[in-house]
Amino acid sequence: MQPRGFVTLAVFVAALAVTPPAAAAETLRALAQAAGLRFGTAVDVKALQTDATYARLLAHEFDLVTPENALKFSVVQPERGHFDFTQADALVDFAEAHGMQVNGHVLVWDQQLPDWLAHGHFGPDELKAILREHIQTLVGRYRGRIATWDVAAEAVGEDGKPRETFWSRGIGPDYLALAFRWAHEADPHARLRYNDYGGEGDGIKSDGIYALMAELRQQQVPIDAVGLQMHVSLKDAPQADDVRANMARLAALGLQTDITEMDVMLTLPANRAALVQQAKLYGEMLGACLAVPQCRSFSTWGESDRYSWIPEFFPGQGAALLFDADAGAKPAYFTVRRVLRRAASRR
Ligand code: 9MR
Repeated sequence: MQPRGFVTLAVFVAALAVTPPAAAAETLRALAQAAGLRFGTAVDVKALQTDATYARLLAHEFDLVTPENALKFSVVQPERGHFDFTQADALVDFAEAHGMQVNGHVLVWDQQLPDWLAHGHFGPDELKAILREHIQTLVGRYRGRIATWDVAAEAVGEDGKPRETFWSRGIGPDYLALAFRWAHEADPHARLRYNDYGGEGDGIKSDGIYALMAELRQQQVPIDAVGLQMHVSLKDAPQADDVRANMARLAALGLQTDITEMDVMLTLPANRAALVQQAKLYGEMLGACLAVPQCRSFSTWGESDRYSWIPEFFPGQGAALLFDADAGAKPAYFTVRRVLRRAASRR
């Protein structure tokens, strides 16, 4: 048996390690609102349904949610014509109960396609009909409830040119314009977005995304915003000034921007110096968004390190988010809070 004093001390130390929840006025969502932004995260719906800490933290700190996988093609239409909205409905209900907005993610992407579609050998007309039905079923179901849709994602290559994808091969180059028009028909008030990674700052890919956006605007395609994903590492992140300049030139095309999927992967186990560097990067990218009036929201790709996609896709890497695996606030959380507080006090 341990002596009594030891147990008391252990409980005391454990209590210190758990960050107390922020007072309501000091949460990310409250401060972001005061600064004119929404603050979001991708949501793992299974975690939301099984982990009470996850759900509590989500409602407390965030006012914008993106289903991480629940609205992807293979999840929502696993068999042709058979739609499964169980997970997406649960998230939209939760969001509405807690005063949060929802991003629909994602209508036209070439990953997470169901087998019936990926191996279906459809001609262009049939594929168009399939895509139109898919888009209009999803957007129509949540009309007025999902404020923003990622209509298309990751359609530009590293060389800055439109990428050859399942959809471009099957339908032809006008698949993007068609998708936006179909989404707009299904919910004329939804904010429609193009979302990509690796094109946040300067460089060939950013220029390619910009050129594609200019072309879509010129064709009067109903597109409202560009999502800059921001999956970065300490070694490979854009400069905040370049991100700001990129957002400003997109704004000049009449487009809003969002930081949609930020995470900063670290080598595990993450040391203190890396966590501090990570905090700085989060602060800088949030600062870039706050500096451009057309930047409307800032989202991380996951709530806490426990449910992040990084360790599975990049073995040995992780600790990429604002909260650790025990939902404790990390240095990045406090930096983000400070940056938001400062922006709120200036308005
Ligand atoms: O985080 C998502 C992961 O759970 C999925 O397995 C993966 C499938 O490719 O997609 C991840 O989310 C991606 C998002 O939908 C689009 N941008 C890149 C994200 C990270 O890969």
